Parts: sequence; structure tokens; C-alpha cells
Amino acid sequence: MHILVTNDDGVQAPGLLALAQEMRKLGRVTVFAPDHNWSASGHVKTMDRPLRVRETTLADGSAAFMSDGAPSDCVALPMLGLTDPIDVVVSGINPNANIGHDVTYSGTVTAAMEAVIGGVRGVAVSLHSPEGFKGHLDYSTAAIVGRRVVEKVMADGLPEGVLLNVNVPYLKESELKGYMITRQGLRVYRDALDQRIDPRGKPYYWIGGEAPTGVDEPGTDFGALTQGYVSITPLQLDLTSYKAMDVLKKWKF
Ligand SMILES: [Mn+2]
Repeated sequence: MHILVTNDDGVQAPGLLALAQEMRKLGRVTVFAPDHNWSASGHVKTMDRPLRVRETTLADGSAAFMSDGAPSDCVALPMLGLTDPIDVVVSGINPNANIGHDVTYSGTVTAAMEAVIGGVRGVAVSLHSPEGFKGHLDYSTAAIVGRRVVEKVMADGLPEGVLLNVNVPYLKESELKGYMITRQGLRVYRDALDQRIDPRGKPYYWIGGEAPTGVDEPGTDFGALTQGYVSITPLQLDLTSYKAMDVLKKWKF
């Protein structure tokens, strides 16, 4: 089995190393990740400039590829033949949860979406780290969870066009309540406009504010995390609102 490990935090991120090390227990691993942080970059296809790929070394001495492209580019390039054929793409481990509307912003999740577009199984893994946490995050539980999920995906397969968005509580493995299949919940963004003045007297803007929270509803990704469960949300790229179709079909033009 050939596993592609990528992320959106950059090839030297500790979450990627933890994931790659755990994936090596399942098969051959190729690490192919962006050369810098692309968090909240969404789904990208770089078409207006060339992409460079360079070899690098991870902190454990293992070889990796890095590109100046986006996370989804780092999945597309290997799938287009830059490496041997890929059996599964695993993206992460992101240092923050990717729940609710986050999945549309997330480079971690959109890398797994890119896998699905290329006909390859995709799994995104994110850690629900405590708000305002400073210091070194412990990725060991999330890495083990990622391995368990990928093991299952390889054994049982995934429904056509489906990727898995996995979020892991910041707990020891023995403290996990279990694994819950969830639906996307609702994020509560607390973005605030921060206007400042540059040295030439012109305004510039930051999208600032506090970190997002979520609606703690049973059966959702955020609900599972707050109860200490691993959240596994099956996602699809078909964003059609079938409910709305029935309403709109009654419109008279
Ligand atoms: Mn990230």
C-alpha cells in the first residue's frame, strides 16, 4: 500500500511528522507537502505559474518532497504521475479542528477532496486542541486514530466520491469515549474587522476577532468532540441542496 501524506501547515509541521510516522506502520509512505503554511487557503489549483518540487528531510531524518504549490497541488502532482500510484491520501494532522463550515476554508480537508477528484481515497485528520493552547501539542492520539481510520478505509473501502473528515479530541488515547460518525455541525465565527493605518496614512485591514467556537449539537462533529469522541464525518463534493431544488423547481420564469 502506497500512502501519500500531506498537510496545509507546511512540510516541517510536527503534525505531519506524527502522521507520517504512524502511517509507516501500514505501508509505504510518500510525504509530499507545501513548503510553507497554507492554512485556510481553501481548494486551490495553481494554473498561472509553474510549480517547483524539491526534496527535503523531516525532523526524523526521513525523505520528503515539498512544493511551492497549495495542499491540493501537492495531491494533484503525485496523482498525475510524479510518484508511483497512490492508494490513499492522508492529510494532517492539523493543529486545530476542521468542523462545520471550516471544511470549505481548510487546506487540510481540501487536500483530501483533491484525492477524491482524482479517484483516490482521502482522509483528513485534525486535532481539536484547547483554545489558546501555547507550547508543543501532543499529536500522538490523533496519529493513532488516523492510523486506525486509514486501516479501516483500506480494508473496507469508501463509498464512491466520499472522503472522511476526522477530528480528534485533545485527550490521551485511553480517555477517548469512542468513535462517532457525525454530520457537519455549525461553526460560530467571531471574526471582527480590524482597521489600522499604514505609515503613509492609508488604511489597511485584518480579519481579526476571537477564535471560532461551535454549536454543541448531538450528532454533529463539534458535538462529538465536546463529549470526548473522535468525530468522523463522511463528506462529498456534491454541494447541491436537494431540498432547495424542490422549492426552486416551483419557480415560474
Ligand atoms: Mn492548517
